[in-house]
Amino acid sequence: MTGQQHGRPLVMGVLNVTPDSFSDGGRYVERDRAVERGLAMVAEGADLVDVGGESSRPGATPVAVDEELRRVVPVLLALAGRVRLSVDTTKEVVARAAVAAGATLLNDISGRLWPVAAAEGVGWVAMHMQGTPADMQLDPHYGDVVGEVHRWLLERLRTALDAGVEEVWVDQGIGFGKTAEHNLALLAHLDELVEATAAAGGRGVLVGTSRKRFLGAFGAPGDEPLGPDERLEASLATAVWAMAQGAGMVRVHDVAPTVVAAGLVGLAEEAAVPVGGSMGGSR
Ligand code: HH2
Repeated sequence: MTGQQHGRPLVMGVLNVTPDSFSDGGRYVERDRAVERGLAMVAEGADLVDVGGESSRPGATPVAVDEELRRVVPVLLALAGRVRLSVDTTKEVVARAAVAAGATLLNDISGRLWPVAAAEGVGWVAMHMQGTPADMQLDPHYGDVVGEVHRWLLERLRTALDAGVEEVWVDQGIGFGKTAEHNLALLAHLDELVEATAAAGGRGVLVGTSRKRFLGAFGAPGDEPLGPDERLEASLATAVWAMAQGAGMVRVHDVAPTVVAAGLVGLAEEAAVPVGGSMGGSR
């Protein structure tokens, strides 16, 4: 099976139940507001809602297990059955509780939770990060960013498949221990990761550029970079680029416009298939 459903790439909506996330921090800390936002994303066409209780922005303060559970579990319970749910966590206890509350995908920025996914019989996203959120943007450095990140992801993919995880997604981790140049180099070579992931038996590549800091420079009227809420155009442009390169899923804050864009990418891909032929697709 491939990552493509409904004839288009999947759109994962971001729902941060946190006071300090870089874009939507503080907006959905209360359970009811978070659930309302989740349902709005479902109405906008989100294929998955990714619920997170700990910010991973550069320099973010780590959250205790109990607090993270208190934030995410009630929201997952309320949204269960309405949409496919993923949990954005690096903690085993939170991952297991999230699955019990209805999540079927572990979105794991630490790249370590595949044994939990295997034991729970759910999917797993392996994301690459250099360092930790506390220090990752201090001095990101690589000899060959594309080669190093892709090799690491493919190695994790094979390990997870061998451990029995059936649905494995890989993610270059845009902005996680990466400069703007690193991010752009990874996006430029995304098609290579898409192909290698499909060849290795992965479900697909997930890309998360939405509202990230490196996009603030694009479209800014002066020297001052645009703020997170002003990065829609650049977020959409990079999401379309990623989907056109074969990403099977994009993780976004702005669900409605991204769903439209995903539909168009899906149609363009369909139109590219010779009548009676097959894309032999990498997604
Ligand atoms: N980015 C963020 C969080 N989780 N997961 C994956 N797989 N890929 C990403 O690119 C990714 C992610 C950061 O964005 P956000 O959740 O909006 O912010 P914060 O970490 O401050 O809560």
